[in-house]
Amino acid sequence: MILILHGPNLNLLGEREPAIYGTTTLADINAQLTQLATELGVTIDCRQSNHEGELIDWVQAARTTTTGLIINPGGYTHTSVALADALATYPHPITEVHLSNIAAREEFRKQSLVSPQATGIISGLGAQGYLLALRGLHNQLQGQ
Ligand code: CA2
Repeated sequence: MILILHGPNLNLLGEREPAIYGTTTLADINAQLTQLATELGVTIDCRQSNHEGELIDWVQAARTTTTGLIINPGGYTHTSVALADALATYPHPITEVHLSNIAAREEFRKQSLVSPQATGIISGLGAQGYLLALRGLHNQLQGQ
């Protein structure tokens, strides 16, 4: 089981700021991920939360129920020591995904507190970044 976590405000995808985040909705992304997971023969669980504590609870619970984690922490990428601490306790590969290229945006987005805990990072490839992340994580888990 691979857990896919979408952080705060990502429920608004496709509705606002299409120039930055694209026109694909979160439901579209999850549907594409589910289709790819079927092709790859893996099970996924896609969740979104606007709440830091809820994301942390899910990461903690996933330590024993999943084998890999894909996370777009949204704005918590840049602010949440608590989420980074929870990810540091996760014993399996983590892929950090961003729709936009956070290195090419405002100064405050250039630092990710999550990246040091991630096995890999995909940033700036839009919605397809999630599909690449799932393929990459699956390959990584198979190679273990
Ligand atoms: O590029 C990304 O995926 C981000 O993680 C998205 C976060 C942002 O805070 C990070 O710096 C980079 C924001 C997600 C907000 O998504 C929206 C979607 C539609 C309309 C408004 C916000």
